[in-house]
Formats: sequence, C-alpha cells, structure tokens
Amino acid sequence: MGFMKGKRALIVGVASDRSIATGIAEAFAREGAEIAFTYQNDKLKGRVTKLAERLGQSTDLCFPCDVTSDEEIDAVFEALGKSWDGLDVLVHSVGFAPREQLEGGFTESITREGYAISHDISAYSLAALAKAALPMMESRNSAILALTYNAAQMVVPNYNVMGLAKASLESCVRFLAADLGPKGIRVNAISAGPIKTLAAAGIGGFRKMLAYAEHSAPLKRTVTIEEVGNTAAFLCSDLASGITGETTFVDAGSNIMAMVFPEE
Ligand code: NAD
Ligand code: 0WE
Repeated sequence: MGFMKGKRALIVGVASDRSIATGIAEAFAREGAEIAFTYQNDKLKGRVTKLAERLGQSTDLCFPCDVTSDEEIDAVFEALGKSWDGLDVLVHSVGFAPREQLEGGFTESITREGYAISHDISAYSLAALAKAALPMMESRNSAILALTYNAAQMVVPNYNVMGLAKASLESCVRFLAADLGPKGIRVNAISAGPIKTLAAAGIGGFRKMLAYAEHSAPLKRTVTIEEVGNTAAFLCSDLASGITGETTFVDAGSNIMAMVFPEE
C-alpha cells in the first residue's frame, strides 16, 4: 500500500522489541515512511540502532534524547535538520513515574517529587518536543501522536499519579491541536489497552490486569503493538487529514464497558 510514502517520521520511545513505539515503527516502515529515532540513554542505543537496521533505516538518524533535558531535545532537531529539510511525523511514546508511585493507595503513595517527575517526563515532554519540532513541521500537513491510557479518565488501581499525568497529556494534545492546526499540524493520541512491555513488566498484578482486560473487552482479548502501530500509521498519514485533537481507543473495546460480570 505505502500510504506513508514520502513521510519523514521521528519516533521517541523505543526501548525494546516489545515497545509500542516498535510496533509503530514497523507499521510506518511497511507503509513506506523514512524513520529517525531517539533513545533515552546509552544503555538503549544498541537496541534502537538494531531496530533502525532491521527496518532498513539509516542508523545515522538515531539520536540520544532524555526528555528531561532541554539541551538534548534541541540537539535532536539541530542534528535532524542537517539531514532532513522538514519533519512530517513526530511520535511521543514516553511515560515514567518513580516505581513507588505505582503501588499502594493514591493518597498514600503520591509525593510532590513523584508528581513533578511523572508530569515532566510523561506530559510536559510532549509540549517540549512539539515546540522544538515546530520549525521543521510547520506548513507541510504534518502530524504529532502521543500514547495515553484510559486511567486519564477513569480510576485504575495503582496507576495513581500516572493517571493525572495522562490527563495532562490528553489535555496537552487538545491545546497543541488548537494552536498548531493553523500551521498545518494535526495532534492526536492513541489510548491503548494494557500490553506487556518493559513499562508494564514488574508492575504488581499486571498479569491479572491483562486477564481482566481479556475478560471485559467486547473482543475478548487484549491488543497488540501491531494493532496500535496500524492505527498510528493511519492517524499520522494523510488518510486522517480531517482528524485532530482526538484520542482514539485501541483497546478491543474495553472503554465502553461500565460493568462486566465476573463469570461469563
Ligand atoms: P516502553 O517501556 O517500551 O516505552 C516507554 C519509553 O519511555 C521507553 O522507550 C523509555 O526509554 C522512555 N522514557 C522513559 N523516561 C524517559 C526519559 N526521561 N527520556 C526519554 N525517554 C524516556 O513501554 P510502552 O508500554 O511501549 O510505553 C510507551 C507509551 O505507551 C507510554 O506513554 C505508556 O504510558 C503508553 N501506554 C502503554 C500501555 C501498556 O499497557 N504498555 C498502555 C497504554 C499506554
Ligand atoms: O503507562 C503505562 C506504564 C507507565 C509506567 C510504568 C513504569 C514501570 C517502571 C510509568 N512509570 C514506570 N516506572 C517504573 O519504574 N501503562 C499504561 C502500563 C500500566 O502500568 C500500570 C498499569 C498499566 C496498565 C501501573 C499500575 C496499574 C496499571
């Protein structure tokens, strides 16, 4: 098909073969996009360059970027600008809260520092990246995509301060969409159902959550990074030229259910 042919994309958030960002990169490559990547730190550099190689992308377009650093964010676009005269797609697939924030009761676990870190890395970073990418993205039918989770809207046990950060991220998507629409930039989010990635590994009871998602979803299963990738490719392509400011669920339908019986 190749519905992303001619598109140049930057993907932020690959950490392993199971990352949602990896599923997105695979769909983008299949549809003919050219892809640049960032990695959080040197520990992840090898994995990201290997993925670039596997997808037939230039390993020269893999840049370090810890999103808490304004200098590293600026350096990415300065370097990218040397190879590309513009950018069509920016994917933000980043989320983090200190581990202690994601266990126990909300009131008990939340701290000023946990709040600040989770919002800085998981929500502010979208605005920061969009701001730095703007000169390369304006006036070319470009698109920005972020990854969110339904705990932004409804309470999920243990997700705690990350729920507040995702609510901020979804609001950021709308404010960016309103502000950047006139400059030819669409901004959307995908709200994914639970997937066993690195960010999910080690979360207490994650297997139970996957089982609950399978049981409660109309499709009676969880979703894959391939399914999120395909939706991401659509939303970031010109096929979605009329869609901005939207959060699209890729969750096998779970979000529509207000109640499910335990056995059935
Ligand atoms: P993942 O661990 O593969 O990806 C998370 C990424 O965040 C990693 O690449 C990591 O390097 C990056 N990151 C964390 N702190 C960073 C920092 N300071 N600077 C730069 N990068 C940083 O896990 P994932 O599940 O693929 O997560 C991707 C996105 O999808 C996140 O926004 C997550 O909240 C969201 N999401 C995940 C699920 C799920 O169940 N896995 C469901 C819905 C939404
Ligand atoms: O967004 C996420 C994961 C976010 C995440 C995960 C970690 C684990 C390691 C953020 N920060 C950290 N910090 C770490 O130290 N998801 C949507 C997956 C997820 O995480 C949960 C979930 C679900 C679903 C945490 C508690 C409850 C449900």
